[in-house]
Amino acid sequence: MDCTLIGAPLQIGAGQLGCEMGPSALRIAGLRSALEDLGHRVSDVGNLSSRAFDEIEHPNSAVHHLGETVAWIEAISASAYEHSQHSMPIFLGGDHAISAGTVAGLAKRAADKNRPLFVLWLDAHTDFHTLETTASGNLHGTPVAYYTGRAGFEGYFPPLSNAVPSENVCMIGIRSVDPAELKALSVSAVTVHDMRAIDEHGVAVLLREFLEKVRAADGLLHVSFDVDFLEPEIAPAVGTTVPGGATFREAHLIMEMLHDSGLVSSLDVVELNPFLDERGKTAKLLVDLVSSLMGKRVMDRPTLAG
Ligand code: HAR
Ligand code: MN
Ligand code: MN
Ligand code: MN
Repeated sequence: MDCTLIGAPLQIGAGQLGCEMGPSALRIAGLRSALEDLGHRVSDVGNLSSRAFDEIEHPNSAVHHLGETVAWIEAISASAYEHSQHSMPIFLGGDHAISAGTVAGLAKRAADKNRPLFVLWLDAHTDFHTLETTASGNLHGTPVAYYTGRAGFEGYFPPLSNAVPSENVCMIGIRSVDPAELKALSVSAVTVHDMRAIDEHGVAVLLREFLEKVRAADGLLHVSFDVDFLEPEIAPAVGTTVPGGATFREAHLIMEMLHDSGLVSSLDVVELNPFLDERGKTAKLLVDLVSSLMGKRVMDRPTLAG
């Protein structure tokens, strides 16, 4: 497979600084060679940058860094559109606001290819705020509302050429939802599997159902992986840890099933904050998880016996 690594070092969408180092940490942890060892052709186009921007005020005074975020979304969306034509783009975040751009650009590409776009959102959070409902003003809490075309972004975020139908979005790992998000989700067609659903059914059942839907529609599948999807003990390098996350094996199983499905056409790895990591442990785990998604199997791992 031809993969393109694209760094998107955005950090002001989060409440804590540090995600701008995410792309570097993923590179240092060996992402490129891990993919090459699996037989993929990898090109790394380096980090994106944004155009010059003016700050923008919003009636919701909690909203911060709006102008800067909008400038980044434009750049990221254009890059997603470009690099999804002939390759599998892998976006190295950056906070989760980058996904407002990645998904917008991928949705435009999917429309060109006459294929529906589906999104698997692996996250502790639903990121379903609009500019009006966010109380923190942290724009990494808004991308899903934006790319599904909810009202509340007009005149601020770039106009969407193609929204992702909310019934094409499946979230797994959810365990922190604000009241305004809950209210909006209750009248939306987004599939939300919280941690209790994982406890009761297991990730395999939940994911298989979604993959069958993607396959039946001949869809393209974008996977957006937020580090806080994982249990904080195994992945401490994120500013918004929430206890009770996915385990090492649950996360790998999802990646392995995604690989076997052959459906994944693009990936985000977001919210890695290397400033909060423990000797690169989270970055290394993410490289291993991406490797599973790209075809590495447990049985191929070196054993103690060699
Ligand atoms: N819902 C909260 C807010 O809007 C927390 C959002 C946190 N988002 C991320 N990405 N870390 O999922 O502030
Ligand atoms: Mn302001
Ligand atoms: Mn998120
Ligand atoms: Mn999150």
